Amino acid sequence: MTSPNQTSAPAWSAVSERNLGAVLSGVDLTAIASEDIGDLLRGHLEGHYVVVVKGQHLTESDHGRISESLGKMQSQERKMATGEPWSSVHLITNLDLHGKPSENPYIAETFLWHTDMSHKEAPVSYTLLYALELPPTGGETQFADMYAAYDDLPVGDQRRLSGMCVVHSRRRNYIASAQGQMNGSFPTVVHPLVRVHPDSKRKCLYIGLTAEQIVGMDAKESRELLDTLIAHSTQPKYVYSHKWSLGDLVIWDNRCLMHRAARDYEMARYRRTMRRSSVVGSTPAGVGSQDNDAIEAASKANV
Ligand SMILES: O=C(O)CCC(=O)C(=O)O
Ligand SMILES: [Fe+2]
Repeated sequence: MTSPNQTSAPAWSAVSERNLGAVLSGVDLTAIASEDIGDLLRGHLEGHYVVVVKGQHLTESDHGRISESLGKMQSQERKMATGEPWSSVHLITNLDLHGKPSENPYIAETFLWHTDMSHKEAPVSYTLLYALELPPTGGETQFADMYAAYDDLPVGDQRRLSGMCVVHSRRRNYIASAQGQMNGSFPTVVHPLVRVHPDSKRKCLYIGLTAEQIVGMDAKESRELLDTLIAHSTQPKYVYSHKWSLGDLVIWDNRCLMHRAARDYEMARYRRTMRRSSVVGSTPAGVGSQDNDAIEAASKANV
């Protein structure tokens, strides 16, 4: 689809030889009808999990409309450093209360591997992040392919892990961000350790910062297993690090990825401002709760 604002034809390219990551250029999303944006992005999100749309000039309302093309926009419970509630389309920055770049921004949990809102019964599906201000180098966002991390495990481990469930809470996010007092009450949810993606029907590891304890396992053993699985999943062969340019819109699927922001630039010197939103998701399903034939077929097709 072209418009007067588009200078070239939309073109897709891969970021590596693996599935993880696809880049879309030559397209102005503001010039495309909402239903067509969803159609343009969905297939590549399913096949590549992270889509980078280059060269966008998006207002807050454009950002919201693009989010809505992928589903209902997620409302937010969090507050900004100033105490104001986050709107559905909000900013993530490294600025302090006085608007100065800081090494200890208000939200620090994003520097640890996580998947968005996994402490909720129905975590978000997609997150959309748009670069407004960037440091001259660094400040990348890294993505780990949790399908590949699962697929590469020995079959015996896959079977064992597929029967496990994990308690998630925001407790470890609070510790990471060292925010105020820990008031001790963190609601918990239980998710399968191996998640079946609702669209692709493929299996992937569903872990990250909120993964607190494997149900029925000794606490120390459980921590060791979760840490081992996070280390396994974040080996360089499973990771794509996105080097941002201004105008990049990056959309990713939280249901089959972990991600984190790199804390590798002079944070007290340079500003990093990103506009963000996310899309309502569904309750994660485990291996036993789905159509097993479809799951086996999807897994075999991708080995
Ligand atoms: O700032 C980033 O690069 C990523 C932040 C993050 O974790 C998120 O937007 O969900
Ligand atoms: Fe995140």
